[in-house]
Amino acid sequence: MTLVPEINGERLLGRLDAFARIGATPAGGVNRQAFSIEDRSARRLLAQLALMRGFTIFQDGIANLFIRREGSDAALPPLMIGSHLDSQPTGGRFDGALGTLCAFEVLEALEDAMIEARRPIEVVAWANEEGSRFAPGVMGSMAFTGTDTAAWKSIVGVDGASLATELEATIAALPEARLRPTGMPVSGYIELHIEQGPSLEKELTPIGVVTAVQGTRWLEVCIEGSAGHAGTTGLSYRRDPMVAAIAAIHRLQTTIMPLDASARLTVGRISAQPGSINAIPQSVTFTVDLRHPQLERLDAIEAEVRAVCAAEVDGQHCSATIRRSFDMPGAAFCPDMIKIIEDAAESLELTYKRMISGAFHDALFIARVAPAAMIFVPCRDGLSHNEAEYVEPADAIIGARVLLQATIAAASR
Ligand code: HGY
Ligand code: MN
Ligand code: MN
Ligand code: MN
Repeated sequence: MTLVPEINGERLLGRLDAFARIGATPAGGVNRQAFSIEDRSARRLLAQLALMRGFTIFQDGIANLFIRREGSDAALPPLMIGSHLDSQPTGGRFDGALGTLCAFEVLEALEDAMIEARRPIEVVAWANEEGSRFAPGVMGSMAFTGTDTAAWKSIVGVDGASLATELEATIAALPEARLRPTGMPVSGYIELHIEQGPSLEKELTPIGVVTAVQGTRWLEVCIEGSAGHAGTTGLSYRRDPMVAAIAAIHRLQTTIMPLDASARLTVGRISAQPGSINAIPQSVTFTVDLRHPQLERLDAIEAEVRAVCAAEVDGQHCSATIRRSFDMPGAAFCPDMIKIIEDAAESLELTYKRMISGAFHDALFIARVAPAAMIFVPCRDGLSHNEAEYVEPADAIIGARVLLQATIAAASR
């Protein structure tokens, strides 16, 4: 008699609570930045849960964590499901963790029902998806799909930490996870994630079937002026990079998004050197996060950012350097995998809608080497990268049930 695998909702919600306690912030979010002590604790907990269930665990040189459940044909490339465990500095408890823990719950449900899939199934927690501590983001899936990581060795995080040192400590913190080369044949990839936008909740639709992800580009703008005394330096003697930065940011924020509803431009971080209250800054550095569904528009907006910065920098007799620290072209997902997710939703008599993701995801890089697609679930007010991020327990469980059905279908192919 074959048991029907079922998501254990109580177990899933309990796991979400347990992981939310790792790096918990007073306001109810999480601070579990990539390769931090908190990130290592979350990886350790997932690894221990996996070993307790008899799964095998691996990690690679960029600290992607893999949890493997064998299938009837061990020689076949695995189906991979998962997401990420690292978070924003003031992140939510569901961004990344929900997808990773729903994937682990799928493995447990198959194990409980003693269902042997044809293919091995691997749950993946991709390393450094967020990129907020160490840019660029999606480092784990980029390395897994062939990006040359040599230049990353010299990366210093926003907190001054060395990526190489933090990465080494993260790998060493999980000796039970056998080290294996980065990258391997994968038969397919499915990632469940919160929408991080308002449409599913607003339209009372429990499932989003993600067909594509828009492009993302990160710039780091450093404006050099001339440090000076706040009290004695008259206007005509000033070369103030802060004035140039503020003027450039204001011009960009009052033209780019108001004139193109599909564009997203965010200045998330700005810092001044020396950062003294009574010294005109020597330099000001700020970040620009650009998003757009069309590549040519992304190129045009980047050109606009460079032109506006040049003009405002000139006006203040300063100079500027602009470095691209991340470039993630958008892409469409695999129609076959999209269909598998739609069939899974239909088998559970769930309404769903096709949609494009405004946020980037590891699935975008994995889609370069395997048929990939994503499942979205609603989140309250579409809020994310915010400690108030929230998912209704019922929505989390529904998402996991769709992931289970889609995994069973994809792993039998
Ligand atoms: O920034 C992003 O799109 C992702 O949520 N890290
Ligand atoms: Mn995420
Ligand atoms: Mn995120
Ligand atoms: Mn993601």
